[in-house]
Formats: sequence, structure tokens, C-alpha cells
Amino acid sequence: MPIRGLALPVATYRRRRREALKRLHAAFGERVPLLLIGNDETALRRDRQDPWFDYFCGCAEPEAALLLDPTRSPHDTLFLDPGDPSRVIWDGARLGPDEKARRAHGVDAVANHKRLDDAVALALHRSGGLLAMCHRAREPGGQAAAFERWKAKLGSRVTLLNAEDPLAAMRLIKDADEVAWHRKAIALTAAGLKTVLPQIPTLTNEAEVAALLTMHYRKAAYGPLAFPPIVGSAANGATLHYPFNDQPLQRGKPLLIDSGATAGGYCADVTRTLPQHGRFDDKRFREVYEIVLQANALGRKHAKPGITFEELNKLAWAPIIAAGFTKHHGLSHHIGLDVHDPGDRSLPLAPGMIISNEPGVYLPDEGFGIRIEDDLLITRDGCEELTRAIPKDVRGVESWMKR
Ligand SMILES: [Mn+2]
Repeated sequence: MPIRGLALPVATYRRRRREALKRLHAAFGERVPLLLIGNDETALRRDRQDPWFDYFCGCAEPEAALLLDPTRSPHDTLFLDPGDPSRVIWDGARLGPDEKARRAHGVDAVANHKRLDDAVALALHRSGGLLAMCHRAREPGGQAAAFERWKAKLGSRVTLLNAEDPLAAMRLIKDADEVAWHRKAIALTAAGLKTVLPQIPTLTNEAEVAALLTMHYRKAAYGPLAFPPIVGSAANGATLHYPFNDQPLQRGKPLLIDSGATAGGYCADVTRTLPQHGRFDDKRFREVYEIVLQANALGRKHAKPGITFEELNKLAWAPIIAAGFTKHHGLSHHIGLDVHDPGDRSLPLAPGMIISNEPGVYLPDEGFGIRIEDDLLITRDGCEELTRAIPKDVRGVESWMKR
């Protein structure tokens, strides 16, 4: 049975676990155990492993948990569900808590997940009632739900600390392996768009575009999408998180496509807006398009170490504001295992960060929305536009759309 997950070298996960305990010690002034809960079977099959849990062990198994306990040695225990032998014929074999799993994940110990409650109780005894878990304030998900569940379960005698702030800073800076996975996710996204764009003049519904892109993004490894594609024809493109993808494509009207594949769990996040028939011959659309493109170029030009999101926003949105349009959203977010990676957005940019650069103008009354979104890797003296192979200038888009 192949061991899934583990996108990065085992040594990386081990280094991250050590670093996490150090940061918690520095943040809270005490030796605090950290509990991370993996997704259950239903959530895992529907979506993917919880990114916080994944970040610290790369384990793809359902119903798993990780307890990092600085109050004892060995520190790291990965809790795994050995599964029900009578279910193997239905679900396939599980990676159980055995030596093979321990070695594969490079943890100090493995244990049956049924022993997690007891292990947490012992850790709490040693830490004087302190425990840390991750709770995302901005975009809650599986880990935040686990935080609430455990908070209720442990009661008021336990101080449950939120580890998100001290640990999110680690996730903001990507190492070379993580950048390589990002590049793969973007290459898959680029290949999907390159195949699908020339078909768009012959397609009739947003659904076909979304389904074709999904097929291309998943065909390499049947990996999850970074997020469900947003395919908005005409005025639907002016709904920022348009969720339906079920309306007819309007001939000659703009089409906004915001989508991304993943690789090794890392997300691509790319938006292009194009004329459904393949030619920028609508004067008004082209005029607004060029303004958004100018904003996108300014975002890329000024993204460098030391600048804050706030400063970058001021510079990049300037041509859009000057033209009298409204700024409806921020220019950038961090990208990683989460398409909106957690992290303090007031921190200045630093080498190794990957951020989006996504200005937009939304004019539902005029029947279109335009967003042009790239992914930027912050380098020592500026940035690298990771998505540069996907054209966005008028001639480049028109040439990709030619059959
Ligand atoms: Mn984005």
C-alpha cells in the first residue's frame, strides 16, 4: 500500500515541529503542547487534508492527530486510526499506528487514535493546564472547528491558546520545495487554460468551461482544486465569488475565470478575463481592461521586500481610482497550502512569500467584471511573476484563444 501525502522531505516536517514548539514557548512564555487535528473521513474525501495538520506532518490519513509535547520526551506523537478490518473490502487499507507509519513520517512515536484523549490529559497535567491549537479567525475551517470542539470538551480548567499567530509566520515564507510545488500547480493551471481557452468561442455554458478546467487541473494526480472555479459570463463576472457556473455564455461578452490547480497541496490562484468570442473588439471593455492591466503591472512592479500590503494597495489601485472606479477588495493575499494562507497581513513583504496580485473593476450595470490575477514570489530585490506564462495582454490572450 503506497503512503500518500508527504509532499516534502521528512526532515522538513521535523524541523517545522521543532520550530513550532520554540515559537510557542517564545509567544506564551511557557512550554505549551500543540494539538493538531486531521480531517475526518468525510471531510477528507470531499476536500483534502487540513492544511495546518498537513503542514506539520504531511500525513494524508483520515481521523489522524498530532500532539507535540515539549513537556516530555519523545515529543511528537502521530495518532492514527488502525481502521476496522471488516471495512478494508469497502474503503481499502489504512496506514495504522505501526513502525512503518512512524518511520515514514519521521515522528518520535505513533499511537492508536483512541489514545488521544488520555495523551492530551497527561500533557495537560504536565503543562499546568495549558494547550495550544490553531484557530483561524478570518477563514475558519476544520482546525477552527476542532478548536471549538476541544474547548467545549476540555472545559474551563484548561487554558486553550490560539497558536495561529505565532505559527502562521512560519507558513508565510516558502522554502525551495514549496516554491517548486507552487510552480507545478501553476504549470497545471496554465496547461488547462491553454487547452480550454481556444474552445471557449465554441462553448455555450459557463458549466462547460468550469468542467473542462476541472478535468485538466485534476488529471495529473486527481488532486483537489485550489478552490471551486469561478466562471462568470457577462454581469456574473462582477460577482466576486460567483458560485454557480451554470448560465449560458453570452456571445461577444466578457468572461471572467478565476481558478487554480494544486500540487503537493500547494495552490495556484489565477484570474483571467477574456472576450468569449476571442477578440477584444468591444471598445468599453477594452478600455477598462487596459486600466486593470495597468494596475496589475503596478502591483508587480512594486511588490518587493519591505513594502506592506497597504502601501502596495495604494500604488496599484491608483489608476483604477483615478478612472473613477471603486476598489471592492484588497490587491493581495498570501498563497500556500490554503489559497488564502493565514498570516498577519500588516507584515511587510519578505523573500519567499507568495502573494496574489489581483486588481479588478466590477460593473454589473454595464454587464461585466474584470479581474487580472497573478501569483508573485517575493525575491531578494523584487518579485518573480510565477504565472507569467499565462498571457494577459490583449494580443497574448487573443493568440491563446485562436483555434
Ligand atoms: Mn486570489
